[in-house]
Amino acid sequence: MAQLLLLALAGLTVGHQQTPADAPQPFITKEDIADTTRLALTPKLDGTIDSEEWDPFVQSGDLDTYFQWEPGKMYLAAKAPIEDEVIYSFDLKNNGWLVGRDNVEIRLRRTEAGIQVKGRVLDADNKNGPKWIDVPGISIAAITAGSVSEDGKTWTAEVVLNDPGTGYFLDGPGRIGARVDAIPVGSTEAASYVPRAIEQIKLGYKRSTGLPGGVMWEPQGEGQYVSPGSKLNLRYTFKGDSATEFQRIAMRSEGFTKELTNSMEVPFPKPDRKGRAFVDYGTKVQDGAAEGYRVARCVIVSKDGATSMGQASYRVAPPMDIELVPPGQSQKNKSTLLKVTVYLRSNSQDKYQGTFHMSPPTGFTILTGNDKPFVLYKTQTVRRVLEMSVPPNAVGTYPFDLTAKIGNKEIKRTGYVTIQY
Ligand SMILES: [Ca+2]
Repeated sequence: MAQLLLLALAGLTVGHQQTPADAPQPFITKEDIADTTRLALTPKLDGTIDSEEWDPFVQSGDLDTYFQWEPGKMYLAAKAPIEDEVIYSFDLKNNGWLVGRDNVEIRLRRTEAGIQVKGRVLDADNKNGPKWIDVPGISIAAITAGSVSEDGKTWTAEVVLNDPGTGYFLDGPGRIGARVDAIPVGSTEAASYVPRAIEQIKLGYKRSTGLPGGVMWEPQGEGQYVSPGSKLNLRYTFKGDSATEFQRIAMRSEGFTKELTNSMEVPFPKPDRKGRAFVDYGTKVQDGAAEGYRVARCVIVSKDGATSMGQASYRVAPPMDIELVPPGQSQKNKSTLLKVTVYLRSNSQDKYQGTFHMSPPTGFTILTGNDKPFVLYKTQTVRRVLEMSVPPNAVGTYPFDLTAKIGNKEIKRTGYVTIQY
């Protein structure tokens, strides 16, 4: 009996050992996020963090992280000490880390073969307590680029998270929870029931910083599509008494469209009788601009020298988009036949005629709906339903190559279908 008690006491002593109070605890210490509104912004994956390519997220100690999005995708980048891995935690329904089946962990690790992405979902609905479920599809649908600094002390990762066909990622503006941690590779894994301090963030097309109290800034036309070679128009509306203190406003695009668009500075206009002032950022987006979401910014200088800023996303869009809609839950666990829907969406004022072809992975056969002609009128959408046979043992995430052929031009995309999770 005495022996047992001693053992119990020894156990208690070990249990009470504390880590130093100043060491930040992974997953628990509250984070300082650069801006809780995250803009739609498309990076270029080459292992280099270019100027205005990435939006800073959390910077702490030797860790620099970045996070942005666009509909259906999330973009992550990090610069971290060579011995660390970087772990993003997302509460995709913004309902709490230990709530629901929407808690996704993305682990980025540097390996000799490149950047490794591991995704898993914390199922907090599990009756026996929160349980991790590996989701290999997150890695299958991800695209990565990485580099190591010349002195070998830090590594850099750039990652595109495409939706693996599970509908995890928001397809428009909304709120999610997020945090990011760096921990040494090989650290002891925290138990699944340990809470994580998740900050609420907003995925959006606009944000402002430093505006004087009572001043509203509203861009008109944020999120709009523009083809390379055509014109972009963003109208900024300012409202509020302090707007009379504004003196000048400078407008330009950031990052990859900075040199391909107008940059201008004008006197700030006098507000009208309703206290509103309008400023237009109009520019041609030069041919050759890389497709993706870009950011236009305006910087306003007040009479006292104070500055504030507004930022709005716009999209340098391809002539059309091809979207593979993940099959409904009811279909997934069924037979060896699967119906999928594909949307061809025009982003153009032109009319297109062509054919659509979907190439399935090995073992799948498209039975109906392939290679049919389509006519796509300006800014319209064409729906295609394809039926395919699925190999009987198919489990997991599969890529499908989607091709629209218009004359001798081909537009290609990859879509993902996840079966039987
Ligand atoms: Ca880059």
